[in-house]
Amino acid sequence: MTYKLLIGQKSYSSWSLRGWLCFAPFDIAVDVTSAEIYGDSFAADVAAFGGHSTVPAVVTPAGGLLTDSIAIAWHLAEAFPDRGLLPSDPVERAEAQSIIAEMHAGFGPLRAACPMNLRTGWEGFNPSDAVLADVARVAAIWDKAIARSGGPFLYGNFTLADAFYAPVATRLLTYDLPMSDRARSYAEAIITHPAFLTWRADGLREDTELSQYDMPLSRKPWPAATN
Ligand SMILES: N[C@@H](CCC(=O)N[C@@H](CS)C(=O)NCC(=O)O)C(=O)O
Repeated sequence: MTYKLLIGQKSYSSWSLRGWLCFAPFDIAVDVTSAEIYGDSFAADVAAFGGHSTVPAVVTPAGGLLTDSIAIAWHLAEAFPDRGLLPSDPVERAEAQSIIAEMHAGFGPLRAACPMNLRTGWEGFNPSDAVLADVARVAAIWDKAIARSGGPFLYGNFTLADAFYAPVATRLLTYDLPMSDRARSYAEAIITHPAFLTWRADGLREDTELSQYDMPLSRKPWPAATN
């Protein structure tokens, strides 16, 4: 028996990306199946998997059900204590757990105003004060961790904290939000991580365009890494 993971469309489902990044970068075997968000059978497909209305959902090898990304993260950190899912230093580990929880529970204005779309960048987005406040808090979190670790990821190597901030990293780049050089380098490290590259390439191949994720803005190419 292996883990089973139910996801939505890779180009658009930020919570699914987080869920999958709890497995792939840590070489944890998982069978992935998809349900189409906004598709007619989405609710039925999630229910058939055993889930409860949203993706991601996971069935563990023992048959346990996890219907929320943060539960998936905590379960895997506990099940695979030697794979580096969380930093080993106790202070960094506590901080990582805290910023993961903050991501999971917060940043509503940023998430609502800037839907994740891994198929395009956008020209001329005008962030509200609430979005700018979220961006400033994200930058402060990244800055503190990377100043200490030296990067390229928040705690040096890729951890669950990076899995949770990955969709935000894409938004900062695709909506051209204001960011420091350090934040840009971090966001670029995320979008060039092998697991992210695989996910995005699969999404470009598998997904159809969802008009629900369109913005009243001109499109521009997917951001190229500058370093
Ligand atoms: N708190 C949940 C959020 C999951 C969530 O909202 N997933 C979205 C896809 S990104 C979804 O399933 N939307 C479909 C719906 O709400 O009908 C988690 O962390 O897993």
